[in-house]
Amino acid sequence: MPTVLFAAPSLWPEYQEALPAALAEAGIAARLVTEAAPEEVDYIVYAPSSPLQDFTPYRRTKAVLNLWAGVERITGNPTLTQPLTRMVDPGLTEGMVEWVTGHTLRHHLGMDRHILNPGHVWDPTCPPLARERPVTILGMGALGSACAEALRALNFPVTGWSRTAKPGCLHGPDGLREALSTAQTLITLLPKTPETENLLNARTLALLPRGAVILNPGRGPLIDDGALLAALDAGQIGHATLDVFRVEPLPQDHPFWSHPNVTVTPHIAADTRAITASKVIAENIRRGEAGEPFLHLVDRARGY
Ligand code: NDP
Ligand code: OXD
Repeated sequence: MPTVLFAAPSLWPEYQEALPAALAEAGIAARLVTEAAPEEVDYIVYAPSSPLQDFTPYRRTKAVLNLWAGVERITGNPTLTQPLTRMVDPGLTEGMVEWVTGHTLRHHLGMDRHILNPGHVWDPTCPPLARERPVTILGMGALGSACAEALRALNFPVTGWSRTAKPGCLHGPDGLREALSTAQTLITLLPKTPETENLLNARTLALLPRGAVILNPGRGPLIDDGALLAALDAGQIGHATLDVFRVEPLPQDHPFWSHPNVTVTPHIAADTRAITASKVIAENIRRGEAGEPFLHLVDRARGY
């Protein structure tokens, strides 16, 4: 019977019923514990906040199963030599689709004009239709492609950009230029890697149509903060809705808090949901026990 160490104590209350239920549903008899001697542990369920940071003694561990989609806080850990999986959770994806479509529609429909209308201005200007408002998504993985599908269902023309070539998606530096050139709304759903850091900088922000709106639920370091503030002040960027930051919580004196054209949301775009995520963890343990390949393996050289 495999020993599964749940190494994210602050999350245990959410998982203490959901994970045993998912393991039972997957037909896995496992010893699920919150503490164990390293030499007994077959699988580690992990979150970046876990106190466990030295994986060296976990020599029999078959996989570290991350509860987060993003892995930048773990890929650089030199003690982690075991296979690492990241979270692709239908519940998390659903949340991201809701955040992205909600904030896209806020800006598309100009909702603020009517919600915040202290002067009671009667401005009957109708917004264009979604079909006239091109959206670009940088990062067409699990989350970006689900958001693209939802936005296309609302008739937004969606251009996607990813690292590798795939059908219907742009890639590479020329692809980026093309993807940015039409983006009235730009959504960044890239992982943080050495290649994606500061991808949005003074040069690339200038490639966007004037007044473009940026939604960043990916990671803070994808955007050069200073370049974004300058582009907002110059009117090149009309609004930025940011969920993720270089430092979290966003420091009180950061200019994003007070900028009139910035909306800060506190890293709440999407959360891993215990019920659905437990099924993903259980399936990977089932695979590990059956000698089958793990789902959502992280390529550490690539960084995601
Ligand atoms: P995936 O790994 O499924 O997708 C990542 C996408 O980014 C892929 O399309 C990949 O390209 C592309 N990509 C990676 N590197 C590059 C690059 N150098 N150039 C161009 N494209 C690149 O990740 P998810 O969709 O599951 O998650 C994306 C990110 O969302 C996470 O890493 C995390 O940072 C963030 N996130 C934020 C949350 C929040 O609450 N704010 C919640 C969950 C996740 P390719 O397809 O070619 O591999
Ligand atoms: C994640 C996140 O990576 O919540 O899962 O940001």
